Amino acid sequence: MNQEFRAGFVSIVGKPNVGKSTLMNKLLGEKLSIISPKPQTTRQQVKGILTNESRQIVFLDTPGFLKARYELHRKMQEYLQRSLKDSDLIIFITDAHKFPTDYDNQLCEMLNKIKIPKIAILNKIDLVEEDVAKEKMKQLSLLDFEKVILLSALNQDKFDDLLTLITDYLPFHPPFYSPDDISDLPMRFFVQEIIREQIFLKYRDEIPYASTVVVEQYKDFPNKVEISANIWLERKSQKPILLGKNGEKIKAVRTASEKEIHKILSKRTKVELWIKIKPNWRKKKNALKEFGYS
Ligand SMILES: Nc1nc2c(ncn2[C@@H]2O[C@H](COP(=O)(O)OP(=O)(O)OP(=O)(O)O)[C@@H](O)[C@H]2O)c(=O)[nH]1
Ligand SMILES: [Mg+2]
Repeated sequence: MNQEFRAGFVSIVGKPNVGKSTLMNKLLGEKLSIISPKPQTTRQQVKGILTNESRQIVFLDTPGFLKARYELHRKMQEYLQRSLKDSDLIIFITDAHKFPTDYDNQLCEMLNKIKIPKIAILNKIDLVEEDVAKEKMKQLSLLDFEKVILLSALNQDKFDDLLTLITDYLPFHPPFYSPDDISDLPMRFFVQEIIREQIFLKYRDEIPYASTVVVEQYKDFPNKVEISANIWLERKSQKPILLGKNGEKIKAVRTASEKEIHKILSKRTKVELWIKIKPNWRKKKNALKEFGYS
């Protein structure tokens, strides 16, 4: 074993919609975490593993920290806290266009209490003028961060400096995962997330938040995959919205999901979607457990 090998965990935290998942995917060079223009897209901890001959970085993409209005939110907070506890480094990410929000201030206050090294990223610099970005960088520099970095996760493709910086914070340790692993999550999880992403992208306010996806069947054949999934809603009245006129909208979710899954697996993909109702599932501990938020 290489004595110089470094391995550790890096949490990516920040307000919903600042670009945490976008950044993690870009760093990994793989689309692991789902992304949408809506806040609260990520609900669980998504682990992304990046290994080369000298280091293994395990990124933890987290749900944005928020006030718990639902039991689901409490669960999301639990995932965030769990990620932080295990980290060797915390990456705080914020939106250059909006920083500093009350949210940023509260989160920074919370992070201050955690004695783990932290770096800050001012993301979406493509949306602000250079002098504004510099001014905000200055403000961030006054806080408890070892380093402040400006970037555009969406438009940038090279992150070598950032990866080198991150690696410096990792302890000397043998790899936690096999070098071939990019996540510890099963394909079922990614299928569920791909379908959920399509729901986030294709519907307006209510449906994305009132729905969750559970993969009931995942049949993997040598040349094709057959998936059956339930989409759970909170109320009967949401069903016609999800279906759309003549079922057109749900069909669009299905075909787009098939396309995305096909991109990953490179085999014929068939997805079946079933709509189910569990009244107020977001508020119920048992339902959350049943739907995989454990
Ligand atoms: N203009 C611009 N948009 C970006 C940038 N990075 C991310 N976005 C967009 O911001 C939106 C939110 O991105 P996500 O990566 O889903 O944000 P998140 O922080 O993971 O959000 P939650 O999972 O909801 O907490 C998406 O529409 C992204 O395309 C950037 O550098 N510039
Ligand atoms: Mg996210």
